Amino acid sequence: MRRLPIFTAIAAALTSASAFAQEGLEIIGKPITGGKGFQEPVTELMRDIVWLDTMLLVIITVITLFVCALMAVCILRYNRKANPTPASFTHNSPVEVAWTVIPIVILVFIGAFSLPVLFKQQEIPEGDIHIKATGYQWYWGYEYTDEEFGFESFLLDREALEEYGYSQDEYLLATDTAVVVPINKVVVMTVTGADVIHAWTIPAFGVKQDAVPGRLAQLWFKAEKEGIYFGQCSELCGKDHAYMPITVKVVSEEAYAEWLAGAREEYAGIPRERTMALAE
Ligand SMILES: [Cu+2]
Repeated sequence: MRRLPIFTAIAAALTSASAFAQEGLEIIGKPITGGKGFQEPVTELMRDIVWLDTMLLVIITVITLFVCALMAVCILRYNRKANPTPASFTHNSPVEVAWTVIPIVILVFIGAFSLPVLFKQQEIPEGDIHIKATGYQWYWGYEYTDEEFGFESFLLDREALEEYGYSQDEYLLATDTAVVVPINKVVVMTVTGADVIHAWTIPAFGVKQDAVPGRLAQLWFKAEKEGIYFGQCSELCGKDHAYMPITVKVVSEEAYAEWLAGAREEYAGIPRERTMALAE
């Protein structure tokens, strides 16, 4: 009887290996050393965010240069030496109108571009695949609600990374199980928290949503490139907040169908905690 747990563990490892659908997938969505910008965008939402960010950077740069130039003029032309008798007026209506109207125009201009980007994220389209993500202290649980199965996703220890096909670089990013979704399909994700507030995000998808206990929030994405993408819990949630990453694998439709068939059997509606308890 003592051999049973080992046997069960091996069997579980073998079945889960086929369910990983990791073969040949490139790791795309992860932070890189020396990186300054965003991760490579793979959804329309993220491309919009990158475009908005670039546009705002231009506006901010122009405003900053203008303010610096005004300050330089004041410092050089109106210091005590250059201008010993200062003017004594206190009002200048044209200037006051200008510094009120111009910022309003700038803000309305920015709003005209940023609000559509925000609404696109918040207006949830008809989904092809529905997943519920629940934040726990300190791991994520996923339910494929169209399929009625679910599983949990835990951080991989340093020692386990290679076994799962990752390198040491992916420590604190890679998880034992991953959310698997097909390419070019609309995924609608319902996000909630089981204990405290967590937040689910994948930077390359341009999505981030607080997981609040007692509330259901939604986000959506349509990933356009096969690969592995990482995210991390983004709401301080306690001691192990830094140890509950998120892994999403975007695969071809065929690979997804294959994974789904394996996952239906492997997870079959039984939470893994119970499977593990039974194995002990
Ligand atoms: Cu957290």
